[in-house]
Amino acid sequence: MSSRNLDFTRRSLLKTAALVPLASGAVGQEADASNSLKSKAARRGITFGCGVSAPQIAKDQAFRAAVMADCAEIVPWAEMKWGFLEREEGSLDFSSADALVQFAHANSLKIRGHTLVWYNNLPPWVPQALAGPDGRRFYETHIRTVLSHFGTKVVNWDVVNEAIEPNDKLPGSYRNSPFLKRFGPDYIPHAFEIARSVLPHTPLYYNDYGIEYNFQGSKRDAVLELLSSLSKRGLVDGLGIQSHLKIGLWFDAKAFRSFLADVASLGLSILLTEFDVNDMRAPADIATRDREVADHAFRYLETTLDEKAVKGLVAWGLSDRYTWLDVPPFARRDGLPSRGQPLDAKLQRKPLWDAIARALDGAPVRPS
Ligand code: 9MR
Repeated sequence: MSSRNLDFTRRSLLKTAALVPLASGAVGQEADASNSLKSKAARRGITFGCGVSAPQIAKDQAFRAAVMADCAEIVPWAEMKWGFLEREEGSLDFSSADALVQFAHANSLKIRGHTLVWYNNLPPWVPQALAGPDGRRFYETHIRTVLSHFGTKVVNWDVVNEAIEPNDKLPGSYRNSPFLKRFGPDYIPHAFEIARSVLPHTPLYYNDYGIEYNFQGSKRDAVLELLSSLSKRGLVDGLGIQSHLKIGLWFDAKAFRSFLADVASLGLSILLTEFDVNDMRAPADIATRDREVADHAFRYLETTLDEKAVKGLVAWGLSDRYTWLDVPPFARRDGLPSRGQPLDAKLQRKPLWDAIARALDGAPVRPS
């Protein structure tokens, strides 16, 4: 994004933050505020939210209203990542992230932090800088600076994202990232140590994908082992399970339920952090596709929300108007737009919205 666009985004967002009323209804939806995903979730002690990007919030009033009608929380898709904050070494630009924080606060929404340490979306200068003599200083400074900047305005953080990748065939199933190459596996606990020291009361999460289906069992085992070693040292508060579901994959509810119980038994919270459903393998027909998406999602949510340690559900985009699922290679081969978010591109509720609502209504109440 050019700096001109960033400026525009920031200005519009600041204006927006001031103007958006507290209780605005989603366009075209009934005004009954209790019939929203956020209220249904809240009645069970769960926080419902969605991933957004700054320009969507700044420029699209109807979308903004839909976010406020259904969500109690937002998560920046990219604006808090290293690659967004510091494209050039030493020139930090927090303006878009700050604008989202301000929008959230002005409208009584929580905002999660995503993410401090990720092998992807790194500024181009970082891999080389990490490998050099000052690598450790760059690493530590990044984590400290970002956390200190947002302080307690952000409710919790994905400290490390996607650090396990069994396909890389390394001991411990660690992903072969620039961090691992430079520091070895210790970069993970070290990031959590720094985060704890900067923000001792902010819950800290390890976040990953690819553990939702049975064929991903070896990744589940490696994630559990990592969590267990971090939690023994008091460094981690929870697991973020991204929950990018996919039609055509077989979801084994019993096996996943027992994985969730294993995580909970470590005393950790669980958040479903990037929920959506890839429908590239579903038929083109919209009614059939929507039903398959809703059924797949319901089975997953019914199982996960049964575990009381699951305290949050974030849709990675609230509507099909804005979704990463239309970006190749994740997009449908027939070129049709995906239908993997709760609202359609016109911000109308879909069977997936109903499935999420039904799963939330059926979830046990969490102890407060
Ligand atoms: O949806 C996000 C997209 O807008 C960003 O361009 C991209 C790179 O920063 O990240 C996407 O979100 C990813 C998330 O941060 C981690 N899990 C996978 C998500 C989809 O790629």
